[in-house]
Amino acid sequence: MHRPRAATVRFGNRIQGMNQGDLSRAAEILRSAGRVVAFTGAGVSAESGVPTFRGAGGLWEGHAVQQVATPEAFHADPLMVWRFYDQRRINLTKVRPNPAHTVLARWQDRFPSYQLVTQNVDGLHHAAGAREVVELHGSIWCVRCVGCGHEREDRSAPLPDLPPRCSACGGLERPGVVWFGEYLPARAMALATAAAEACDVLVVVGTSAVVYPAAGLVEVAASAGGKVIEVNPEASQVAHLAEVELRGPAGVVLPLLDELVGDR
Ligand code: BJW
Ligand code: ZN
Repeated sequence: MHRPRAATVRFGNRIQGMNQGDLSRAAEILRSAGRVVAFTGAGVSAESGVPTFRGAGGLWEGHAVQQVATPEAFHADPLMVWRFYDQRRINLTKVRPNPAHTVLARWQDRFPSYQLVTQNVDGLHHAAGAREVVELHGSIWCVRCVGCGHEREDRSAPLPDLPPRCSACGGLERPGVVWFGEYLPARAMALATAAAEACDVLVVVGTSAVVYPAAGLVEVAASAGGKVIEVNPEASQVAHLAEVELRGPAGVVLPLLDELVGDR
């Protein structure tokens, strides 16, 4: 019996067989694309050692989301919420971008039009050299005053004083991320929606696609005629919209895909 050739890739102690035909099809779609959008989630940083949110070993394990990622939680106990974010900032100082971030940054010079849209707050796309990143859920390196709204970048980890206070008005500062029940930054959402509506291809990388409105971008792209390629070891909530599903870790799949796409 004829069996499709599989690119065998190792991930941790698992071996995954990825269908070579799917990889070639995805590369072909990308080769003829003018406008490409990459839409990423926590999985793109997994191989850098940053925990994802959901599932075994995820960041939400051992934390009720409502206790750390809502404005109500911050209002009730700012110090507890800041300790959670300060620890994540400390952990992030020890990690580096992985080959998936590198490929997604390189694509800015490969396609006539390219937009990188992320739900991640870790800054690893920028660290890999990505110039323009739409950060839908803010940045963990951004700190915002709840009193006067003043925003600043602060990369110190640990922060010298918890909770930090605004130098302008003395008000309490909060992490510059988007919590449940909060609106996404309007400009970021508008840019991402416009890019999704206009794209030829949307490459969805490492997201469970359960959090809205971000996950809705995949539906926006697909219903506007964009082709969706999913890169994820598991099927996400939007896998049914994908023309091609590349089932493997992003740090392995994206370099293989990039090589096949080649210099256009
Ligand atoms: C790999 C891999 C490898 C592993 N390679 N892949 C219906 C419609 C619209 C909204 C809602 C709705 N129902 C409920 C809502 C509200 C809510 C929501 O969506 N809830 C759902 C959970 C049901 N949304 C909101 O509240 C949003 N705001 C909003 O709706 O405003 C309007 C409004 C205002 C006022 C009142 C009511 C409405 C805001 C959402 C903010 C989300 N914030 C967080 C925290 C950010 C700060 C922080 O980091 O602490 O954002 S939650 C968390 O989830 C984080 C992520 O960006 C987001 C998405 O997670 P992601 O990236 O998909 O990670 P995982 O862990 O879920 O998945 C990882 C994936 O990687 C998996 O698939 C793995 O298989 C894969 N993977 N290794 C590739 N090596
Ligand atoms: Zn202030």
